[in-house]
Amino acid sequence: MATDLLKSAAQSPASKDGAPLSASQISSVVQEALSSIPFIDIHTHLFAPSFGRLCLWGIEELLTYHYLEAELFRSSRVTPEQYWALPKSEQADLVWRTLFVENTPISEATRGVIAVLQAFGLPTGHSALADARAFFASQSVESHIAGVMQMAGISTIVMTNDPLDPEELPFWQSGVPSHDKFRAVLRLDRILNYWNDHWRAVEAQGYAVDAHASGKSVSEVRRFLMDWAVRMKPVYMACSLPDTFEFPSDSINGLLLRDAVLPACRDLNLPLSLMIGVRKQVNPRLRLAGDALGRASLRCVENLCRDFPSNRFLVSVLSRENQHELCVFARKFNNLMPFGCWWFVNNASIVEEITRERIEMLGTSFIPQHSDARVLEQVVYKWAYTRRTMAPILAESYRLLSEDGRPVTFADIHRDVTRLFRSNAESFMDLGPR
Ligand code: RAT
Ligand code: ZN
Repeated sequence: MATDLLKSAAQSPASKDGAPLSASQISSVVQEALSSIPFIDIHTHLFAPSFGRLCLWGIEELLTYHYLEAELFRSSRVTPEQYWALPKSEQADLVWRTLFVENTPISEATRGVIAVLQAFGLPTGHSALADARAFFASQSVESHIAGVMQMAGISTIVMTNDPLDPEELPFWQSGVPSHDKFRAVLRLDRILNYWNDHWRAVEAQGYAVDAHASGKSVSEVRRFLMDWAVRMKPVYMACSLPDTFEFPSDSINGLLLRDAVLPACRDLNLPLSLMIGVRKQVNPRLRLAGDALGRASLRCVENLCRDFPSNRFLVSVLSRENQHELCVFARKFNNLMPFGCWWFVNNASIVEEITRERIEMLGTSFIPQHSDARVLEQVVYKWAYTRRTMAPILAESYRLLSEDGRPVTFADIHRDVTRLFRSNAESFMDLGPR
């Protein structure tokens, strides 16, 4: 596992007493800080075990991750319809055979599965699937979660929780217990993006709303959010948005955002996370794997940050072309926190580019990464990859700084890594004890 590589590389003694570090010490202290400071994973699709079947883990789930399904259809003649008709274990067999046996798993997502197998000391060759199945079948979920989080070097997993998801709702309604490692997020996509399809579900929960979001609807949505915040204790509210998103706007989405979501966030002192640039279902046959991206206009971010200074915005953008603009807006508005390299830009080459750009423009005042994991063990490879990409970038920044005349110390590096991967999140969100 990359974290172990980092640990073993971090052996050379380095002073903790504030003495300037030499170039070779800088890189070992960076690696040591990255591997010893536990990170906060601020956006995942993982669930605590009390959410039952929504809590995904194990090899079948790893192999049927939608990032891999998208790759399967490029290398197999199976049609999506034939694939969806298979039981999960046969889907996993097919993905394994196609992407790991008949082809070499060199894509980021396939390599991630190999890294997970290796991290657990499992075989990684063509016939590895049977051993992996036996291994995961013998795990018990709570201790497995603790072990996985330890391996990934993360202390907190932030979930994505949708109060209108018919699969998730019953768990909340029956009073799901809180978990010390998992925190909730109130996700708003169904309300903000698909009001037409979901207002009846809001109504069914006892709120006086209508199809046009007229009359009392807006104040009722605000009441809905306040009630759900009490139930979920979210650390932020969140919405993914299309590349065409504009704000302000007279649409239902603009109205609900301005008059229900933003005031509720202010009342609750919660940030709003906006993930901008998705083009949903460009190929619906691929289901979850059928979304793509588009370049957005970030005027919406500018308008929100300027016109709502008492709100805080966590923003991630999906298009590579929007990343630089996001940094510029973050320099203008301190209520804007850029976070993560999301989905299609979460590939080492692009992560590297985005992270260098952010450091150059924002220093340590951003949150470099989230995992977006949907299957528990993915945090092992995704965070190992983040550390691996981050180490040379940070080391290079410190090397340049010492060359330019400012000595760098052990304490500097530890403070910065803590800020990037923990305290920016802690101070931007309500991450204190519940
Ligand atoms: O990365 C993903 O898994 C996507 O399918 C999305 O869920 C995205 O991350 C999102 O949160 O909308
Ligand atoms: Zn996500």
